[in-house]
Formats: sequence, C-alpha cells, structure tokens
Amino acid sequence: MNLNIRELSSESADFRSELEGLLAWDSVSDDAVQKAVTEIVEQVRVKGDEAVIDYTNRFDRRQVSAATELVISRDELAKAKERVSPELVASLEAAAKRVFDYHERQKQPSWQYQEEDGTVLGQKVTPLDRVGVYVPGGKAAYPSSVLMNVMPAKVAGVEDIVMVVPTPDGFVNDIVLAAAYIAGVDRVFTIGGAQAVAALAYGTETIPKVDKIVGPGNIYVATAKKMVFGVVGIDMIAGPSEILVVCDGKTNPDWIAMDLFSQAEHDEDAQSILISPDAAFIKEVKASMERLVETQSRKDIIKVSLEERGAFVHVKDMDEAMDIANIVAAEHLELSMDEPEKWAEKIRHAGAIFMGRHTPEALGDYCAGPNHVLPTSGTARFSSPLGVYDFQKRSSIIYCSPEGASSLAKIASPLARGESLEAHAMSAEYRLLKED
Ligand code: HSO
Ligand code: ZN
Repeated sequence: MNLNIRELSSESADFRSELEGLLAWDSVSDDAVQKAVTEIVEQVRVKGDEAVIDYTNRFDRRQVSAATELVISRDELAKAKERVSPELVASLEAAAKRVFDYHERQKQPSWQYQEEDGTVLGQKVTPLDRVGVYVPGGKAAYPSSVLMNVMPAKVAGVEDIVMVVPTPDGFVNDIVLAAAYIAGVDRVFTIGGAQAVAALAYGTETIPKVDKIVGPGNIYVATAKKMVFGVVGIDMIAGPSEILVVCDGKTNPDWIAMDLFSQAEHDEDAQSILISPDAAFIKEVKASMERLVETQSRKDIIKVSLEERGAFVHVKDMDEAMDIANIVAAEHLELSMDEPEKWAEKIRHAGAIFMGRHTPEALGDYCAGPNHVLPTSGTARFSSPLGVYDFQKRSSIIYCSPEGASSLAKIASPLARGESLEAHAMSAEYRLLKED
C-alpha cells in the first residue's frame, strides 16, 4: 500500500512553521458539546440517580430501572476474572506487580525539621480518601489503562477506589473487570459519559462522591471533567497518543515501522513521527511501512493516522534531532541509537523516554513499570506522568515553641501593620515573650 506521509527537512526555510503545523492540535470542544454536557452535569447534580439512570438508558441503550443494577461488587469482579483466559490473567498479574513495584519508589514521605529555638516545620503527606477512575467503553477500553490508573492510587494509600465504565447495549468487558479486580478496585459502576463524571463529582444516592477523577474519555467526558474541576480534582486532559522516534539509521527498519504503527493504531488522530539524520534510512523505513501496513488488522486507522498526522523529519545530525525532540515534547520518545544515555542527557521535554533499540514503547504501555498515562500535545513541557503524587496531597505543619513564636512575632507584626491588618499584628504580638 502506498503511504502518503509528510516529509520535512530541517534544511528547508519554512521548517519551523512546517513543524508547528505538524504539531498543531485543536482540542477545544464545540458549543454543542458544551451545551449538552452542561445540561447533563446539572441534571445529575440535582436529580442524582434518577438522571444517571435516565441518561444511561438513553445513551447506552439499556433498560435499567434501579440504580442497584449499575453496581458491580468485588465478588462479581472476581467472577469476571474467572471468565478470562489463564494466560491473560497471568500477564495482567505480572504487569500489575511490575507497575506496583515501580510506583512504590515514587512514594514521598512526610518530613519535618526542628529549628534551634524548638520550632518545628514540616510537610505531612496524606492519600486522598476516595478516587474515581473513568474507563472508556467500546473501542478504547484498555485493561492496561485500568492498571495504570489504579496502581498509583493503591500505592499512595487511597482507601476507596471506585471505577466507572459504560456498558453500551449492556456489553461488559470481562478483561477490564478482571484488571479492576487485580488492581484492587473496590466497586465498579456501569455508567459512562458526562453523567458518570457528574455522578462522581457530586455523588448520588448510589454513587459516592469522590475527591478526584482520573482516566481518559471522549470529548464529552473531557468536557465534563473540566466542568467539575474545582468541585473535585482531575488528572490531565489527554489528547491523542503520540510517538516520536529518533533513530541514527542503524536499527532494523521493520522495528521502527512497527513502533510507529503501535501509536498510529490507537486512533486516526494519533501522531507518529520519525526523525533521522540518515535520508536513505528514512526511505527504508517508509518501504517497511508500506509493506507491513497491509498485514495489520487496524490498517485503516494506521493509514489515516500516518497520512493525516505522521511525518518523517530529516535532520543534519543527532544534536539537531535532540533540539527538535525538545520542541515536540512528545508523549513517548524513542531514542533508537547507540549510547542513548548520552543523548538522553540533552532531552528536557518528553513524557517517557525509551532508550535504545530494544525498548519499544509497547513494552512501556503494558508492563515495564512506569505509567503509560503521560502528558500529550506538548504538555510534557510542564507536566509529568500520572504517579503516586497525583493521589496524595500535602499539608504544611507549623509548631512554634514559645521562643520561636516570640521571634516570629517580631517579623510578622510590622508586616501585618504594613497591610493594615491589626488583628493579625496583635495576634502575633500576644505571643511576644516579656524578656524579648
Ligand atoms: N499508548 C497508550 C496506552 C496504551 N497502549 C494502552 C496500549 N494500551 C497511551 O498513549
Ligand atoms: Zn499504546
């Protein structure tokens, strides 16, 4: 199959604007979506279960009459696991363990220190009480994403983890439920869309109000999450998946082709880019892609993704490749080259860095250990992979000794008076010790 993939060269005068055009992604939801979501969120907030049941019946084509029908207990999750093949269960368990172990290392302890006059200052780290994990239904229902969203919350010490997953036409995905069981989800509700987000944010008679909602979803889910932000915490709003492969030209071109496909197959909007200083190698990869795409069950999606948003970028050398990688700030960056550790030092912006020829992104997606929920659309410039820290919060600790209070009062009092806040000043001054 001929693939019509954009080719860019850093030599070209318009390179920077071409690159910008390539990376541009508009995620703004339109007015119709905003309007629909506003209505749904409001209805669920006011009417609770009744609205949730109503929307679920309408949008998921179900005939639910009582909210209890929307609940899946842990016992039922265990039964779903029994229905999944032992081989797949073993892989889910092995992946869950590796992801758990990796995230264990992200745990940050509370800390404090004492000053000479006895004052103690510190930071207390506390897990969130309850978290809601959104899992999409239909074509984007990934059991691996269940593990990736739940494990860090578990490691953080979140006591109650609830999950929502739509079951259009009543179809239940046993692998997703098995993953939920293995990850340690406490309860599942078979609801989705903006109504599920609203139910988690405000609580209903049946669905508990959570403190934070995480997990990917379609434009309705993303819009609802943005809308309830502030009532609850939310994770980042994920854009389409991206991979940027930088290759020195010495990796098997078939491997690179498949690594690029592995993102492209997620959906038509996904972005796969190859950067190399070796023009002949870029041609070889293209030939591999044209040959291999035919063999792919998701070839139609792959083709649209590559032709709409994919690119080959020819650069003059590896230094320039690293500069461009920093501009792209890709969700996934593969450094398929000799001495990847040396080049990785130059990388400042990437969600995850896959080092060397034997580290395809797919291994990170499932089981290497690090989280696969990563900043997309260039947001790696300022944000990080989903982690334990997203399920913990910090409280400051201040414990003044009498001597400490007295010396702080001398600093605070003029500041308070400078702000014309007399009660602040007096509150501090009451703590002055006579001898000071
Ligand atoms: N690559 C996706 C995660 C995923 N891959 C799930 C396979 N299953 C995140 O960008
Ligand atoms: Zn993937």
